[in-house]
Amino acid sequence: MGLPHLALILSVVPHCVLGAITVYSAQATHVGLPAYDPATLIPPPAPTNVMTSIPVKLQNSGTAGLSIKQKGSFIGFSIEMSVCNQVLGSNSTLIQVPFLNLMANIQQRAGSVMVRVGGNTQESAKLVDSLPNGRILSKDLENVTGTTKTPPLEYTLDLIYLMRNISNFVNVHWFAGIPWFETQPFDLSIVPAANNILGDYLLGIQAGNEPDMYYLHDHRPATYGPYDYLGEFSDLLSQIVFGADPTGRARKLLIGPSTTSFNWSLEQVWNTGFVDKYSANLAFLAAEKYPNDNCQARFGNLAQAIPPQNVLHTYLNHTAILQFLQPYLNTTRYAQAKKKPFLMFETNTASCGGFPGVSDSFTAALWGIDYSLQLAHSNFSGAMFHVGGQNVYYNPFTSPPMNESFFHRWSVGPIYYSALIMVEALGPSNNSQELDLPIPGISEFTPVYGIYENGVPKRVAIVNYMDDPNGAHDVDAVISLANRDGTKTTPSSVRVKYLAASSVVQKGNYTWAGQTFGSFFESNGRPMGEKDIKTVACDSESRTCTVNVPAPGFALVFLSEDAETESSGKVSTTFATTARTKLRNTATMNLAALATSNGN
Ligand SMILES: *[C@@H]1O[C@H](CO)[C@@H](O)[C@H](O)[C@H]1NC(C)=O
Ligand SMILES: *[C@@H]1O[C@H](CO)[C@@H](O)[C@H](O)[C@H]1NC(C)=O
Ligand SMILES: *[C@@H]1O[C@H](CO)[C@@H](O)[C@H](O)[C@H]1NC(C)=O
Ligand SMILES: *[C@@H]1O[C@H](CO)[C@@H](O)[C@H](O)[C@H]1NC(C)=O
Ligand SMILES: *[C@@H]1O[C@H](CO)[C@@H](O)[C@H](O)[C@H]1NC(C)=O
Ligand SMILES: *[C@@H]1O[C@H](CO)[C@@H](O)[C@H](O)[C@H]1NC(C)=O
Ligand SMILES: *[C@@H]1O[C@H](CO)[C@@H](O)[C@H](O)[C@H]1NC(C)=O
Ligand SMILES: *[C@@H]1O[C@H](CO)[C@@H](O)[C@H](O)[C@H]1NC(C)=O
Ligand SMILES: *[C@@H]1O[C@H](CO)[C@@H](O)[C@H](O)[C@H]1NC(C)=O
Ligand SMILES: CC(=O)N[C@H]1CO[C@H](CO)[C@@H](O)[C@@H]1O
Repeated sequence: MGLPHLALILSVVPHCVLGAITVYSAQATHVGLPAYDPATLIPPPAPTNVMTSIPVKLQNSGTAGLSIKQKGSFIGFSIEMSVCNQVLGSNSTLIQVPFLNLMANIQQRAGSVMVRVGGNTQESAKLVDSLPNGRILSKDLENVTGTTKTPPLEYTLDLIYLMRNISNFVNVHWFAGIPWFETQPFDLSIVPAANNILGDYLLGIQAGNEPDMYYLHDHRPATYGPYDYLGEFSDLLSQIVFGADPTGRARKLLIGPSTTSFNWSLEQVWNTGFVDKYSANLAFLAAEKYPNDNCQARFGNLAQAIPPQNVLHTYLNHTAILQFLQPYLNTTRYAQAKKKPFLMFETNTASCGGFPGVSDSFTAALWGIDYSLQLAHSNFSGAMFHVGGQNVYYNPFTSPPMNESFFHRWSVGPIYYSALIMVEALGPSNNSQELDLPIPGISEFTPVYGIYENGVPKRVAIVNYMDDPNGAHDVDAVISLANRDGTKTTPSSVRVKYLAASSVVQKGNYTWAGQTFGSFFESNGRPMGEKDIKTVACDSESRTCTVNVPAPGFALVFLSEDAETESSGKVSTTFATTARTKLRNTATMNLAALATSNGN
């Protein structure tokens, strides 16, 4: 989680103290862990004079401006390395079953899931032979370094076996990262470990995490710039040949520069010739960015912290997303020209933990859908939402505290709904193209996207950011399909799935097509309740289908029966703590371990 400029002047407060602080509004102060803070904000007032009947005129061919072809697995998750034992499992034989279920929901619909294990804590991670009490991860609290006082992390090979064992159950593909603080020599132990153990499940290895912030955090001199990074990348390649990568595979899976545009622009990196020079080594190009930060509240001066109520409306605004991503459009064009996929490697609502009442409310679910679709429209090739553990607000999913895992279940956050819905919106073809539809007169509160396959519209995604229980701000999307010559081809009916909640500030209990993951501590990773897909009859006279989207709400409209059944996935593989479910492949996993693995 990128720490912006504030970190330089701040001293760090231990997590346990931070966990007890919540600054905001008129709510009672929550004294538990941030991830389970129940306090809510006040919805922004609904705007006046917005278009509530939105014409969505789609063409069966020749539509301009479609994105590159996107995979159904476009959205993945980035798990802070230091919390992997809470999220993935306590060791290679004690896998967290809710995590498997959450990943299986995505795999069922997209075929696979991308998960990155890393973040700031990868930078000082050391592979050790063993740790006390059979642990796979441990923070070395006596050897704290840097301005952010990040304790070095120690891990054992069993963490990598845990990742590999997860892939035996669910088709998770992984990203790992090389520690970059020390370069003479680099500690390359993660390279053979990830490469050998994960094999084809290893998608890429990050060459440095947010290097443009190294100076800020005292890991490099002020003069450290893109050319220095390039030099270090070259040093890495000369060191990797000494045993770390005997087959030569790992050195073709590297990812860079993973900068945050804090100190260097991406263009400054591209202009060094980085991509041409190391084209054979770069499997992906990447950036990391959050649209805002809550660092004052977390690490700084509480008096200067941004009241979450003041930023709530900025997450209910399509224009803000466009502005946030605009600086990347040159790079996504550049990446296309260089034939490299460009990833938003780590992102979420706000760095330094997110904002209470925003990052953990229905607002974030709507924002997460709009943001994900906009990333696809903008020709990114994927994005990963960060999971930071129990001390943050923005988690897509949070495991219960270890000592409570016997009587508590997981908490599924709004961003997980966004990720799941994004998979259904894009569908499983790996061939979808997104378009933020340029509808004249449309407001910034109701973005509408078309999802195409081979130029033909398949699905329509409509976000309604407005909050008005009286219904006056519900919108009608009036959808029609036509051939290029104008002949209407609107179907007789469409199928619609809704993401629903009573207000933008609601926490938990959102429903997606009638199903929910519940509130805090209520999920085993499987959707609960009956699936409810609406059928909307279209008008045979006007050849239009009118889909109502409540304020607030989201609708995914399937323009054909196929488009819906494909997106919902084929088989429903789930992992129960007692049931023995069918394995993805012929793995030799000790199933007895799963029976007891729901927690510690
Ligand atoms: C994982 O932890 C359990 C419980 O402590 C233990 O029985 C098991 O042997 C461990 N597995 C490995 C591979 O260390
Ligand atoms: C789409 O891509 C994923 C991951 O690369 C793969 O698992 C899946 O089989 C692909 N689906 C199709 C229809 O090709
Ligand atoms: C701190 O780091 C030093 C050098 O790597 C090491 O010798 C020492 O054991 C570490 N301290 C602890 C408590 O692990
Ligand atoms: C776009 O990126 C290229 C490659 O880095 C750079 O040369 C060009 O100046 C950039 N254009 C803009 C408008 O930033
Ligand atoms: C939406 O965001 C844009 C860009 O930040 C801003 O100019 C506009 O005022 C915002 N609208 C509202 C209602 O907050
Ligand atoms: C995405 O890429 C396609 C194909 O190159 C291009 O037509 C489209 O304009 C790009 N979209 C954006 C938002 O840059
Ligand atoms: C679990 O540990 C936390 C932090 O030490 C403590 O506040 C909480 O009461 C514990 N829960 C139980 C059920 O013991
Ligand atoms: C979620 O729904 C359950 C069951 O309907 C209810 O008991 C609980 O209070 C709700 N939680 C919230 C935060 O609305
Ligand atoms: C899981 O990891 C352990 C290593 O601790 C290994 O012995 C076991 O075979 C693995 N299980 C599977 C299914 O790969
Ligand atoms: C490449 C670059 O612009 N680096 C700058 C990073 O920030 C420090 C401190 O402001 C500057 O001295 C560098 O020039």
